[in-house]
Amino acid sequence: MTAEAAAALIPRGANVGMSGFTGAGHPKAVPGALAQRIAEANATGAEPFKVNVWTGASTSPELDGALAAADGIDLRMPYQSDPVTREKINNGDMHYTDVHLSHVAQMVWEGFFGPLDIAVVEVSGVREDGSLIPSSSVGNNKTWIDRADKVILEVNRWQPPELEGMHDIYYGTALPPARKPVPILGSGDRIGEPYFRCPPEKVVAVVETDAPDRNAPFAEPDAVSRAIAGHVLEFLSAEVRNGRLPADLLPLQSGVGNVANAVLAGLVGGPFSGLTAYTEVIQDGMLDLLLSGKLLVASATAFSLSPTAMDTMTAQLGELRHRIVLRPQEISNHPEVVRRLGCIAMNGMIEADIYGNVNSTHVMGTRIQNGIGGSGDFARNGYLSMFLTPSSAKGGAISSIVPMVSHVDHTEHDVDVIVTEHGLADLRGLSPTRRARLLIERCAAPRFRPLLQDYFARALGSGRGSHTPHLLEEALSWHVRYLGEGSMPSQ
Ligand code: 0RQ
Repeated sequence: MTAEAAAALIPRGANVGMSGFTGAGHPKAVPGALAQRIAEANATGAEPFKVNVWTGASTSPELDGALAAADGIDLRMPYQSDPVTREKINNGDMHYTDVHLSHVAQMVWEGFFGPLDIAVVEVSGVREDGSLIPSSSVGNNKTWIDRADKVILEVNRWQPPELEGMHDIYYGTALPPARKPVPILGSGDRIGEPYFRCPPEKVVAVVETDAPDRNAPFAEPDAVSRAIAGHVLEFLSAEVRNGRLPADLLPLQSGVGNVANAVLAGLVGGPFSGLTAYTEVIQDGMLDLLLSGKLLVASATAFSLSPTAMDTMTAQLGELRHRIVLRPQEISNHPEVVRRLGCIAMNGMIEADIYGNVNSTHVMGTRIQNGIGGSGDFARNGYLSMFLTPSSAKGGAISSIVPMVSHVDHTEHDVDVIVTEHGLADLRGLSPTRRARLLIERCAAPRFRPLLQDYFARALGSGRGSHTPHLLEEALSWHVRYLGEGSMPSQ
């Protein structure tokens, strides 16, 4: 049927589970038609028409952007990165629950978010027995199809047919106390089946599409991200020399974005081979690493590729599909597996404080940027937890190293290493005051170092407690004191 007819099946106030993860595999037509229907209904001035939207992770302007612009979302979870949605959330017009990505499926099975009324899931095909060929992301689709009363399918013929067979959908999960070990012992292990099971009687609509994923171009690594990548490679080499990592490292997890991509690009030219990845997303750098032969296999839940990388991958899918496994996000990010494999977690952040607490989600403590995503799944459970960032933001005006983070996503207990373009601070085994000295010296931008040293010295001398010294009034007004009044420190 048409997208409009399918959208008409979604009732006011429904909990809607949509496919989509980092702009891959989201439904392309029904959300826009739903947004149109909502906008028309809301224009009549009757009781507001809103739905609750659950996804894998971020989607696209035609899903998040369109529904947010129509004021059609009451609650959004578990992750977003859309500018219109962000604005609505920060203005108080939309509720948002920011959830560890590995937790979403179990929370929905446990009923924490209420019943799932309807699923809208993009697939790349429907097989004769009714099973579904997943698309370019798996995300929470298995859970949506299992839990929803009704299912709307978008069959997107833009998705390459070679995707068939690449997915590994695990049907062995259960809630405690019936939960069993997830039997993955290596990144490339396949423990499930390549298709979604879906009782045909649940399917209330099938909509055909031919539309691309959000695939956005990546910026070439700049000097800052190349410097960060250089520090990471040097550190990993030293860990191998010191016998703390094997020569082929441990399974890599990498966030998305420019800095993460630069690290992966660095690994292409680096000394390591026989690598594996147990990660969340396959981005351009990961693809290059696979094509270079240095990365043998990559497990993830989604692609996030530029248009050029998408063309390269499609051309080579015949060979690559045996070296890429796409899993549900509860498995790609599973704490048990991440701990067992000993992942090297490398994620971006907004800011870190001098004691190693990390803020990944909030600007100035109150405005959400994106969400915690999978960073917590990997940071807490990985073998090595690294956070990478340029040392300052907004053209150098804001220090990414601060006395006290304005919001904590990753505590000092979950953060091993912090890296900026100026250097790398290995915080393992250090007390808070030793961490502070090292972080300021190695990672802070030179112009902010004296201010941070001054803060630390006065906090230490305040006599208020020397384990994690703070001057709370100053720590909390750090940005306002030094930046908000326009008194930018000189170089
Ligand atoms: O805002 O575009 O308005 O200038 O934050 O920052 O430098 O473009 O960096 O794209 O790598 O994102 C932490 C947000 C970094 C990301 C975060 C402002 C900055 C800019 C974006 P503007 P950049 P990135 C698994 C891992 C959580 C999820 C995660 C993220 C904007 O990495 O969402 O880790 N992580 N998932 O100007 C004020 C600061 C700032 C700041 C940056 N200190 N103060 N603003 N910004 N630092 C993968 C997945 O889950 C998919």
